[in-house]
Amino acid sequence: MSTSRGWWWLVGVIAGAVGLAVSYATAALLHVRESPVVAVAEGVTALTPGPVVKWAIRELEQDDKKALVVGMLAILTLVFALLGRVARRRWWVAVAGYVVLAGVAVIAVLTKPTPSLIDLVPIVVGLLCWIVALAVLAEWLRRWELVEESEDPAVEPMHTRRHFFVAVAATAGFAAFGGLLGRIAGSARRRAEESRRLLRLEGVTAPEVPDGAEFDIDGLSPWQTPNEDFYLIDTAYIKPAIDPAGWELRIHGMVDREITLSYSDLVAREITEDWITLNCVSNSVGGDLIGNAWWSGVRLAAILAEAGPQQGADAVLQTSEDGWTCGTPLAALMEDDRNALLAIGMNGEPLPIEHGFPVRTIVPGLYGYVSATKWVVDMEVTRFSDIEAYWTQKGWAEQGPVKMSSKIEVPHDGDEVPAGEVVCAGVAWAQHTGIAGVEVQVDGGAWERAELAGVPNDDTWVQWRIMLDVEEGDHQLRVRATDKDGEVQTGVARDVLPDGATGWHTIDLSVKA
Ligand SMILES: Nc1nc2c(c(=O)[nH]1)N[C@H]1C(S)=C(S)[C@@H](COP(=O)(O)O)O[C@H]1N2
Ligand SMILES: [Mo]
Repeated sequence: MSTSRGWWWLVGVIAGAVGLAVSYATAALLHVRESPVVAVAEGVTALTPGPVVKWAIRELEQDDKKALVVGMLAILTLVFALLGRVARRRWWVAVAGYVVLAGVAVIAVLTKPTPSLIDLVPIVVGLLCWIVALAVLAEWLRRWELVEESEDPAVEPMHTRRHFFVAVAATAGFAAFGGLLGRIAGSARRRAEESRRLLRLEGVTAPEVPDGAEFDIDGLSPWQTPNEDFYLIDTAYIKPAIDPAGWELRIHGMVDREITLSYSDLVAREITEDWITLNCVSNSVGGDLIGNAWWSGVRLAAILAEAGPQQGADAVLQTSEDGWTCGTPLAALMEDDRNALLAIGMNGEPLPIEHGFPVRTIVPGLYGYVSATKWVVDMEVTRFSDIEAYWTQKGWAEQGPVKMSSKIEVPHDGDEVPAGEVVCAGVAWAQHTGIAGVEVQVDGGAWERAELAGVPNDDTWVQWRIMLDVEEGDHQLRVRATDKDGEVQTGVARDVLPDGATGWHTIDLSVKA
């Protein structure tokens, strides 16, 4: 290929490689679980008819995923080469091709169980790299072409050809560097995931739904929130990837004896397990930022007692590996009758990395932002008057006890149902106090008592249900709870800021004849 023409294929392939490598590196740096290619591969698997997938898995044994990724890379190489070729005359066709490819990746990512916007960053970065790399390489190749076509003997083809190859080498090197960076950045996460998979935690048992805790109603939240459906809230763009072997928790400050715990120290202690419902202060009335899990961990009361808090201390400033902080009332962590835990297990498994692996705090009855530190590494016993935690600095309340609340999940807001008997159901919670009753009201009429499912303790949500007889027309349903202290959930609507929303969850229902 002494003439410039044939090289357009190469330009396409190299530009394509740069985009893929950089998006892979970005995904790894951001600790996004799946790089775009893998997300697309998984999307392909999801869209492929079951029998075909089964056949492929049987034929390829464990290598089905790898084979799919390799096959996709082969097809992509071909597509990139073609895009390079068409870019010679119509660069915008190549750009349109990139946009389509990125669009496929976006769909693949957004159709995953818990999509998040951050997962789209690697795709956008990759798309930009495709376009820039193509523009740069095409520019040098075009100069070479111009020189070749020119009649002027004074211009030297060799010279521009060399420039083009330098550009090719530099771009290819950049792609290789991106790939390498991706591997290195991903390795901490891979190691942490590997350690997590290999952990066998004594005393961490599989959850069993307590008898009578769950109504069998379509659309009602299951009693147990599976780990992959559990809401995620944190400030970490890059989730800390901590190997348990390197984890330590330092307890210091206003204590008689400073304590440093290693992971093996911690798991060797007595493990306490229980159902605890965790929710976020930012959960609006009727919102989804709540989940119920079977937590396994070590009670903080005993550990803090060993450290010996000093007179005047009323707070513990917790810090995570990524530097997030929260202030927790010392009393809540030390109460005999409260399961404040250094949790190592969630629903019978080691904590998922996103939920704080290897160790997080869980305190029944407090919102997450003042208690549930994921990736916790430091606890300073102190005074509230001496500290300002992450969210407190941003205007949220210093103290964050959970507010009693309830929501209607069935029917769904805006549903249309036939007239007659309608099942109405949902959940209510007042962690660490307990729910005594739930009532539902239709169109501002009398409050009717709902039936409550069972609960194993006062730290969880409770399911409720009621049969309503509704006539044709538009109706409004409302729910309120009463806690075991006899307090009735307030109907005063307040926003989540600064210390949690209040008000009755209200939905519209349209009843047809
Ligand atoms: N390290 C760390 N821990 C954190 C947070 C955080 O931003 N960083 N957010 C808190 C908040 S606001 C909530 S509601 C819970 C959410 O826990 P989850 O993501 O496991 O559901 O974690 C808490 N722990
Ligand atoms: Mo939160």
